[in-house]
Amino acid sequence: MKLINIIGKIVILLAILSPNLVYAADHAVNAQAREFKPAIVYIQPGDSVKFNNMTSHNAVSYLIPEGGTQFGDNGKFPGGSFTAQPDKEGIWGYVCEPHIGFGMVGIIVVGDVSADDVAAAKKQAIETLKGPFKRVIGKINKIKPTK
Ligand SMILES: [Cu+2]
Repeated sequence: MKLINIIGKIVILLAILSPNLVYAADHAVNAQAREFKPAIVYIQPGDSVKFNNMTSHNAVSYLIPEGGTQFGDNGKFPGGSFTAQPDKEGIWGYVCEPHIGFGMVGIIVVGDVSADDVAAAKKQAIETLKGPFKRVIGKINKIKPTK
């Protein structure tokens, strides 16, 4: 009994001291017409992003922080919804491949980013994205640095 009490107190203490470790948040992005809303989401490491209304859309990451794993299946529709969990801090740019011509792109900012981080992501996008995929750059320009 006493041991259980001690363990319980330790768990509560950990929850208070490190909320991100215990409570990963789930953020929602809705595909509406040919836009992602909101087009830019700010999340913390470990959080996930649930994409809704994805029957005729997809969301594939094309701008990925170094060491990150691409999310979204190229060329495939995920169906009603799917959840992405970006695995590195930094700026992620993704596109709806069928609607890239309409500028259907979005950004996920994981953790805190500085103006220099935003500038570096823009440089990466300019150097690596081709043709209509460069429309991600327009959204990068709207990121608000968080540190
Ligand atoms: Cu779309």
